[in-house]
Amino acid sequence: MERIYIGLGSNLAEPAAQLACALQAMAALPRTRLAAVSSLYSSDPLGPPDQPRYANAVAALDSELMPLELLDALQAIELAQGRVRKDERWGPRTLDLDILLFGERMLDEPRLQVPHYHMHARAFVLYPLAEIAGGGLKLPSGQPLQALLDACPFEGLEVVGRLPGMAVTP
Ligand code: PH2
Ligand code: MG
Ligand code: MG
Repeated sequence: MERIYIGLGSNLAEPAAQLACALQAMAALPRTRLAAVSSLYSSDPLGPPDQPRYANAVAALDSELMPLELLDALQAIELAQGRVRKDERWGPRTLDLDILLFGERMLDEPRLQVPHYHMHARAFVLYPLAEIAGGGLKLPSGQPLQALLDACPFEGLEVVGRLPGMAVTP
């Protein structure tokens, strides 16, 4: 059983409902428990500016799935919720589920890099992650989450509420 943190994002087709639906789907994965969910955030889009604001959140899973099994399952959820892969980098999407941290693992495989390659400087990942993991969490590099937060202003980010029906207990 490993503790995994997932970043959720959406900026199309009722973003908050997309995240709520994805949480239900993750909670239903085999050999997996949805352990915690952050507040719901609204954030300025990173990337092309001519796209809607994002809904973002972070969830903690306790799972016995192997990393690529979990990746397959998350991509299936993205597809089920209408994700269309386009060439545009960082363009709008109905649902994005990113594996941020997977236990203590450092993975560098063609399909999966963990820790997630851009999490270190993204407020919409770091603040919700800290909410459920605490600033004392250490990345596999040994770097404390708090150090990343100190270097990343809470900018363009807004707490807009909670996702429905979800426990917050870490
Ligand atoms: N995801 C992206 C690109 N830009 N911007 C925000 N605010 N939130 C996201 O989740 C996000 C983004 C690609 O994954
Ligand atoms: Mg992403
Ligand atoms: Mg992604």
